[in-house]
Amino acid sequence: MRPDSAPQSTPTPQQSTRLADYRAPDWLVDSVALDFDLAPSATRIKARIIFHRNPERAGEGPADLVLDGRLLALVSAAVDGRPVEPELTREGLRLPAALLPGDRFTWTCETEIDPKANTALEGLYISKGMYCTQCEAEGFRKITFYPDRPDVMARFRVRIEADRATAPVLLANGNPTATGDLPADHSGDRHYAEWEDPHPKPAYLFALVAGDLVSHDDSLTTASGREVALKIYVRPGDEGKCAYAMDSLKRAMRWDEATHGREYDLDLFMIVAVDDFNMGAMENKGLNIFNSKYILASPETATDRDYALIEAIVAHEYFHNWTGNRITCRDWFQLCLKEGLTVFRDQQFSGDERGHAVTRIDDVKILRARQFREDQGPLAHPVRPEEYIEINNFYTATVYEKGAEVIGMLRTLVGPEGYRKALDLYFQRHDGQACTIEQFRQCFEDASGRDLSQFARWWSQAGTPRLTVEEDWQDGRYTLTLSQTTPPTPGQTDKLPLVIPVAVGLLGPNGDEVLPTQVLELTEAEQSFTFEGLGSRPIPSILRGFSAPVIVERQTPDAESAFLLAHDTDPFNRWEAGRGTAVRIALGLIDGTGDISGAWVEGMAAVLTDDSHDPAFRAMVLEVPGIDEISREIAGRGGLADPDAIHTALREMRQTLGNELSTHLTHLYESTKSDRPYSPDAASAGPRALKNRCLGLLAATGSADAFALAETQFRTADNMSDALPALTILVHEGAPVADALLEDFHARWQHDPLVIDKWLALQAAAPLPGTLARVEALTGHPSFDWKNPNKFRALIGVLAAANPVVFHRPDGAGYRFLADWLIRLDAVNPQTTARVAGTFETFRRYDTARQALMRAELERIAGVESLSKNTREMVERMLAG
Ligand code: 0A1
Ligand code: ZN
Repeated sequence: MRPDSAPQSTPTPQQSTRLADYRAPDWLVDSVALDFDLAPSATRIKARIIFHRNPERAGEGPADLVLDGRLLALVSAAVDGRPVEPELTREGLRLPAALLPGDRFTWTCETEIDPKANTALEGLYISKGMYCTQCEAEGFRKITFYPDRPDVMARFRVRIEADRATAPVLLANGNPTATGDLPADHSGDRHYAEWEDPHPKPAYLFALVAGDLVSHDDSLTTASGREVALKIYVRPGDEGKCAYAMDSLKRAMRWDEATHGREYDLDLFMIVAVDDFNMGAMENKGLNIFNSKYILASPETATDRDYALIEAIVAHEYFHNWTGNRITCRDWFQLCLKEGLTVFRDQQFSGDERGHAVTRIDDVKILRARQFREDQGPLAHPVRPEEYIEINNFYTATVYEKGAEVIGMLRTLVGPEGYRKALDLYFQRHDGQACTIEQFRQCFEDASGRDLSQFARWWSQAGTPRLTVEEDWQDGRYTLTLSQTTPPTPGQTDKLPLVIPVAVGLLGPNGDEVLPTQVLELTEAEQSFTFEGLGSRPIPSILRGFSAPVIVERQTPDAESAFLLAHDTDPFNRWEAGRGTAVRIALGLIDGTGDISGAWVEGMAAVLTDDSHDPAFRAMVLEVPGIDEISREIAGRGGLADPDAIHTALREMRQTLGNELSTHLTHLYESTKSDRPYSPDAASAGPRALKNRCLGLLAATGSADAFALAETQFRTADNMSDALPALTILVHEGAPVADALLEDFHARWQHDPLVIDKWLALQAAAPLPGTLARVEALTGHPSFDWKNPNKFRALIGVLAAANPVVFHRPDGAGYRFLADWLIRLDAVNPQTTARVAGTFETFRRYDTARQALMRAELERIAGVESLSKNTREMVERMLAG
């Protein structure tokens, strides 16, 4: 029996899956044994799966065996050794209950797949000669027929056979149990390896890797005294770039033991770096697979930001071992159960490692840039969505970043001890299970005694709440009246009040804190909180530490912002005060109602020269907001954004700081330079960030001296954290020397794909008139490979997402360029196409002419008949929302 794969590859109608329709599986799996016979174009997989009837469903009578399968050629199938011919469907196969022997049976089947033709990078594929897998969310069904859903957890045994020459290393989840030689065949020497994973897992955590790899090895003794071997596998030549990832892994392992009492549970933990990967990394049990961008680093090739991301992502994937793998999701609607919680955990880890203030500011910047943006547009959805067509489209900032904020608010409400108690209960109660948000919430209710039913709206209600603040001061009584509203989002017009923890502190007129941080719990649409016994009218510091993912709508007077920037004891709000002023100045410049105030420049000067502050924090305060942030503000206030006008205003602000503070900036630039060898730790990265901020502001004036400073920095740098900002500044400011330096850079790094990504990205982000033509030319450059997701994102993704001036060119050429490439990539890699297509989500923010141009491009994409279900869902949601 060899059905062709054509029926499975024809376009499927848009069919949605709904949370309300969840039904427990009819059949559960005891164990799975998979034999892989690897060959690039014809890999054979023999599966032996023991099924048993789900006791929960047994009362409902006999049930057909329905298995998921995509793009599989079925070679043979049998039940308890007797050949069967299942009905093949578009989505898999069905075996009628009448052909099943009872409540327990062994299913065997052989499938054939073509890893070399798998450009979607989902299932088993080949990256630079290396076999690797990506099974989350629904990739396992491209390997064999299976109930590919997270609530089916099973033990896996894997045997891999491959050519020794091309694939000397054979890896799968769990522990190795056997290796050996096989008789040579026509293609050369063959060998095998066997692996066994003792922990039951859903199929999305399955992983296999085979290739020519070398490992960077280490080990860690767990709190209970077990030795765990740690291995990071990379391609030969990259082994010298794994030290930081390994160090991050060990710190993350110790942190999870110390802060959460969670130990690793196998004797071996492996990471593999691959160059072709749709996302950042994947937490497969015992065998994490990473985009090489988040593993490989050396001082010469990686920036401080790269190092920080490596640390965070290595930790994130490791933390999934408990929050995701041992306790997984019942269904994909519960994705935030593992992702929100794990992001929150990696953020706490980064805060402990790098300082909580700057980590929090960074996290909030990302939340606002990605999640608030999502909430404001047609793709808005709840942290736990209720319906999807393609689940891969829901690995979003809302599920991840807002999901993490929800966990952070829970922790604020029950306190750090209550939080630890609740998590302990969760681990103890649900270890080995596939769970829901309700079960998670129940643990918090049981551990804290609190009713969290209203709080649960954070998971089901989409949109960013707006908080308004009114003050009253009378006879020594100070009253804060807080009100909340959440604007409508697609499919949810009426919103209910949420539980919003608002952390507030009060400052006296001399800058002393008269009321240390208190958490006010806003549960009604409007509520007042009164503070007694104050000698004078206080200055409020509201939403300290950004205690909830809301927008505070308060016209803070400039003098008050300046006061908070100078005196607030909460570093987040100190930064926020500076940011708020900068946004107001930008808005005033754009609509012609305001000017750059001397007070703002003085406030920045004060921060610049205040050595008592952490340099990383000072670098953040001195950053002028970006175009996207101002567009969001304008749209949030009901206006329409013009990226050119915003660009002009922000440029003027940077130039003013550069001109008026040039003496301070030059001095600080010189004094933060260091002759010490590069080290990626936060204490060394902070001064570098400040130094490069100074350089950027100086160069914004277009001064030849500043350009010379940047050129010297570029030419003498012994590390990428100094070289890249210098080059970026020169290119973006249009310095005459820029092209020559770009060429030098390419010549030096042409053999390092990750550095070439930076070279592409910095050119794509240049806010210059010639950028689109340059990017078009780069698409034909030998260093560009559009089928590699990192390269596609570095050039085309960056132009669309990080270069508003060029992307939003009034003639629509930027939009056309993006749409052309999306249509081209969609036929090859739907997942990455759909993600990049999301850049259009903001189209209603802009003037009507631009809106019409963007809409036309979205319609052109939607008109492609063979469009993938991924991209079609995204485009149609954007057009409809
Ligand atoms: N679970 C991973 C993210 C991830 C999701 C989907 C993927 O392929 C479609 C790959 C990775 C994480 O949270 O890191
Ligand atoms: Zn994750």
